[in-house]
Amino acid sequence: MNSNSQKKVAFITGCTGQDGSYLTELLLAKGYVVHGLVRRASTFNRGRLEHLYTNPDNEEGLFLHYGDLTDSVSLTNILADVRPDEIYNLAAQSHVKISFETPVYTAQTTGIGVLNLLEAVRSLRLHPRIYQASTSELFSGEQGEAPQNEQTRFNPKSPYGVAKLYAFEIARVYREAYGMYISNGILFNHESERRGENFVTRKITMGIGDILRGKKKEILLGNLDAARDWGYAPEYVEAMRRILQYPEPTDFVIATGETHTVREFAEQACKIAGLDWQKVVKVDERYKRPNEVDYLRGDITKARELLGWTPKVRFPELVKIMVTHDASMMSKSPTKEAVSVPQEQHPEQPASLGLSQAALDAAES
Ligand code: NDP
Ligand code: GDR
Repeated sequence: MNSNSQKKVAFITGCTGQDGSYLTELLLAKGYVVHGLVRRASTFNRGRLEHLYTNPDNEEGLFLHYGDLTDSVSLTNILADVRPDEIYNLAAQSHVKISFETPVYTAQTTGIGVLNLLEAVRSLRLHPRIYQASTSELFSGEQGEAPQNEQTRFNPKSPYGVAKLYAFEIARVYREAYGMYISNGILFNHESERRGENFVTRKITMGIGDILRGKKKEILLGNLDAARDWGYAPEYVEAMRRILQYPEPTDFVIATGETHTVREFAEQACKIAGLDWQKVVKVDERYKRPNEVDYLRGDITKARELLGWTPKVRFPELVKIMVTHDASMMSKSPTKEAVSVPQEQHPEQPASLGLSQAALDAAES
């Protein structure tokens, strides 16, 4: 008997992203066999997984498959082979501002992609437990409605939020209509040294790293007043796993319960690096959004009571982890940029292409 036959099998979409890479690590450490969905790209997109993929210990535990959430045939074929016990659907066009620029693509991936996945499972008559990566972007962000919990009304403000609302609701409908085990994790912002480079926390900490190395002088940001409930990503993927171990499928808010503004994040990060935030942070209208979720603060009573989950890493430590990582020239963390991008060739600054700084700034979100 193959030793793998007794192990739980997980299928993770979005395994190359921030959360997917931490979840892959966590599940491998828990003894799962992990199958990940990877998109074909013209550039290397597995940097966050490279340390796992090249580790001989994972030879029989980690398998990557080419596919795409918008390609239902690829999903059906992979699922027919893998027959997972658990599916974590993390894949999405996950950038809120970019969803205003690519609303149709965002709807197709972040919304209809979920339907493609659920239909593939249903048509194959599989019975995995399914985790859907839902979000605090479902909420309006009006101060009077905080803290937000599972009962708070939804009122998304972006094409991304609307696509995630469709995903949330179609998951709920399939749960009720077909008795499928599907849970939505309504996760508030969570960050790390593997956070995508154009989300605000990482933009700030990488900007600080570049300033310390003399590569630039300023960090250009949009709305400094937005308030977010920021947690640490490795702890949030543990919450995802616990959600799928809960006997009944249901929805959970996962957050820290603490809120800070973008301004406070920048101020704290600069302080750690010995910089005066008012000298290095400049507001640039181009990074403001047509519509904004102003204030998010999660209420995790349900997750604490039913899952025993609470966050340990708080705001000051989170900022410190990220600044320390990005200020270090010799980063050893398996982030995409640390593994695959030479120091002098930052992906947002491809000087060899001869683009003007203005053009590069405009492409940054
Ligand atoms: P990332 O943007 O880091 O990762 C997104 C992943 O989805 C990547 O692996 C990406 O692949 C993949 N992907 C994108 N489009 C497709 C597609 N069409 N088919 C297959 N794969 C695709 O996101 P995070 O890790 O930060 O977030 C994970 C999930 O959780 C997302 O759904 C996000 O919307 C949601 N979420 C995140 C929160 C956060 O604060 N991080 C909070 C709440 C929800 P590639 O590497 O090739 O681009
Ligand atoms: P968010 O994260 O939109 O909350 O979505 P992001 O880090 O992009 O923005 C947070 C807040 O910072 C403000 N902001 C800027 N944001 C970016 N990206 N760049 C800037 O220059 C900038 N200046 C100010 C934004 O306006 C916003 O208010 C993240 C994603 O991970 C989603 O996938 C996820 O669902 C939610 O978190 C919860």
